[in-house]
Amino acid sequence: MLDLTHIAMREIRVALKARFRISSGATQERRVLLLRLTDRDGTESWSECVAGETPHYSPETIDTCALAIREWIAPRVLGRRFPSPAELSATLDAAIRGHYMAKAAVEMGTWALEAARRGIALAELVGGQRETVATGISLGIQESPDALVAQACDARRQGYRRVKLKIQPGADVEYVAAVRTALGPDALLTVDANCAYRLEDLQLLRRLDDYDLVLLEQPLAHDDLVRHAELQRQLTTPLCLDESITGPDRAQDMIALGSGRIINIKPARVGGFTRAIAIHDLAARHGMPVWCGGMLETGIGRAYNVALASLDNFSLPGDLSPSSRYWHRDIVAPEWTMADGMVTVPRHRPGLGVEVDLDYLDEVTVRETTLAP
Ligand code: OSB
Ligand code: MG
Repeated sequence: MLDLTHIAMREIRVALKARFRISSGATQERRVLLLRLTDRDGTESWSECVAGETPHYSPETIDTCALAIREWIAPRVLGRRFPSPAELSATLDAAIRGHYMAKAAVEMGTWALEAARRGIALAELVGGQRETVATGISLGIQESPDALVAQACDARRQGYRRVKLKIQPGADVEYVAAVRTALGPDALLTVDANCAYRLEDLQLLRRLDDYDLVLLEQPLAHDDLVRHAELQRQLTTPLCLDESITGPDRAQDMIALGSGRIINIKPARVGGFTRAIAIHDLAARHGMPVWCGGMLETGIGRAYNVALASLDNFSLPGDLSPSSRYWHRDIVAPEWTMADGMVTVPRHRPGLGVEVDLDYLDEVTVRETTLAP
C-alpha cells in the first residue's frame, strides 16, 4: 500500500557540457525539478520532472509542473492510500486534465518507492527482462554538415548503437547525406524533426527516403495524427511519433489511422510508467516496435528510462546516453556508463539502482519546499 506523507520539491541548476539545439529551441543551462517522496513507513525515493524551462517541446515547463504538483497533484495523493502506482495513476488521470510531466514525476516516484520497499530493482517491478539496454545518441543541430559528421563519427567510436540527427528546414537532406556517407550503409541512422515541417514539405521529406533511415521522428505538428497518416502513405521511411503520443488513447488512434509505424515512449510525456507500459503493451500486440526517448535527464531520470527500456518490446536503441554525454558531474553514484553501446540495467540493487549524491545536490540546489497533507 502506498501512503505518501511528504513530497519535497527541489530545483537544481546544472549546465550541460554543450548547448543542445533542436528545431524548436536550444538548451544549455538546465533548471531541473527533483522530487523526494516519503512514505509513512519511512521509505524514500527520488524522481525527476523532465519539463524544460520553456514550452518548446511540450506545453509544460518546470514552473507549470511545480504549480501543478503543489496545487493539484500533491493534494490528491498525500495522506491517501493507494494499493499500487497504477491506482494512483488512474486517480490523477480522472482528476486532472493534461499536466502529464507533472503527474509523471509523482507517479514514477511511487514505482521506485514500491520497488525500494519490496527490496527489488525498479526494472523487476516493471517486468523488464533485459540485463543491458542498447543505447543511441541524439545529436543536436550543428553549424555545418562537416561538424555533424565529426560528431557522428565520434559517437560511433564511442560505441553507440544508433545515431539520431536533429533536423529542420535548411539543415536536413545535405546533413543526412553527409552522415550516411561517413558512417556507411550499415549504420543505424534516424532523424528527429521536432515538428519542424508541414505536409506541404512532402517533396523535400520524400528525399529523405533515399538514405535508408530507420525512422523519421515527429516531422509534423506536436498534436497531429491525421496529417502524419497522410505523410506516412507517401513515404517509405517509417514515421515515429514522439510529441503526438501523450497516452495510450493517442497510441491507439495512431495505430488506427496509420500515423506512423514506431513509437518513441518517454514515460514523462505520457504521464508516467503505468501509461507508458500500457502503450508498450498495446504496441507489442500490434507488432509495433517502441524505443525509449530522453529529455536530457540527470542520472535520476536516466534510472527510470533504463528500467523501462528493459521491457521486451523496447526493441530499438534508446536515447539512454551515459552520464558523461551531458554532464561534467552527474548527481548520482555510480554514474551511468556505457560499454560497447550498452547500458547495464541495475538489476541487483533495490529501487532506482543508483544513489543520489546529496553533497553535490546541495551545491546545485536553488530552492526546496516540502509538501505535506
Ligand atoms: O525530441 O527526443 C526529443 C531533448 C529535448 C527535447 C526533445 C528531445 C530531446 C532529445 C534528447 O532528443 C535525447 C537525450 O536525452 O539524449
Ligand atoms: Mg523526439
